[in-house]
Amino acid sequence: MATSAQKQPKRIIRTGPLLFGFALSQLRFLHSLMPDRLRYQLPLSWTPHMLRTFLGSGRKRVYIDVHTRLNLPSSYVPRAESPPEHRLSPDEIRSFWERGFSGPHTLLPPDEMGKLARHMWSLWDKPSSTYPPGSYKYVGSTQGSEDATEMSNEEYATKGLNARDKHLEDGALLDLYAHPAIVERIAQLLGPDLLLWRSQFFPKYPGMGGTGWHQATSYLNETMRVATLTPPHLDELFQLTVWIAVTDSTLENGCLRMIPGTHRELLPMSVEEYDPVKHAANKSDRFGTKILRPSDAINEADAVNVVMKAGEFIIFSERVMHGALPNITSNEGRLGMSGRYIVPGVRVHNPYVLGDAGLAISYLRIQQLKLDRWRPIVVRGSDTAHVNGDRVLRYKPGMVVNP
Ligand SMILES: O=C(O)CCC(=O)C(=O)O
Repeated sequence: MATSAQKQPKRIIRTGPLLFGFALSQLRFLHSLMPDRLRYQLPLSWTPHMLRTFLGSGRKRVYIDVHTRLNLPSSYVPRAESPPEHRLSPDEIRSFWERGFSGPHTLLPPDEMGKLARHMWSLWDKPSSTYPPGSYKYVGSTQGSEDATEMSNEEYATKGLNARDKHLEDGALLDLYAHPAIVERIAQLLGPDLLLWRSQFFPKYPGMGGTGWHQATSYLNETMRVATLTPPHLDELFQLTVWIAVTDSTLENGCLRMIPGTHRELLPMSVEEYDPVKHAANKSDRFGTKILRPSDAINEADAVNVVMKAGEFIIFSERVMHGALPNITSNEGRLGMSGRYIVPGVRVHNPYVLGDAGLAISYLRIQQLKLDRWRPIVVRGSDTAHVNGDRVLRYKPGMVVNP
């Protein structure tokens, strides 16, 4: 791909503003007096431990999500009643809490998912009506990719964003995310009332590198200042992801990988801007426009490769250290799609980014992303907490929110 004018990437986090902002963020009594545009620019989600780790390591160790440890429940009883065909066995529930993921389970037989696959690939490409192209700014490097199998940072960011929340635009896709095979299982782990707040397509074309190891809880990595999700208790499980295999997902075409048990604590990472020349040999550590690695060695020998047939899915906590293998095939694209579910007490976004300013996604180098067409959808039970206001919609089969 052609190399165009090059911009020097800015530092991911600047020390001066971080220190000043952190000091202000600790003066909680002042916050209600601050306008939203000041208050939500502060590193409100940083803890003293995160700041000490970052500065004490000479900026090398960064928590890309809020540092927390997960409280395990005192009993593994299911948190919701579900019909027998979707019931997790006591061993499956125990294994989920011990490993941080559950599955693969079956959503559709492979031939039925095969019939939907072409439609799903076309949705990945279709211009988003939720985040219309041109309505936000990409501010990262405009260097071309050099490697024909890899996307440039600009393509990765804009295509990745374009592939977000397509469940609001396509009834068949939303029906899959609201399918009882998925939501009934998630309910047993998370609770009876569930909201779908985000979805994302993840393609891996032939020759593309892997997905770098990463963990998340509250999606601090989006702004690196204020977490996207504000749960009642950070150390409880409040969100789960489902990853659905649209195509077969194999050792060769880039299946997911998980390190069991790593959901117990968030670890610091080393973060660099991805540069196609400098990182040609380690593009498998790529995550968005970044190269991401756990700061301390992790035991990759423990990793579970999650091989799946088309139509299968896995449920996992984003807290698990996870990533994906590279696609080493010459002609077999892999397509996965994630849905992210929360319990009703979790507030998504903050008034500042929901307003005119929009969201700045630091790991994609996107700014001013308007969220006016974004909606959380109740896919089971009801919105008992109402912390996301009137944006919340109730799922109906085939519904299209943003045509
Ligand atoms: O499919 C991939 O390559 C990564 C998916 C992922 O990290 C996620 O769904 O959270």
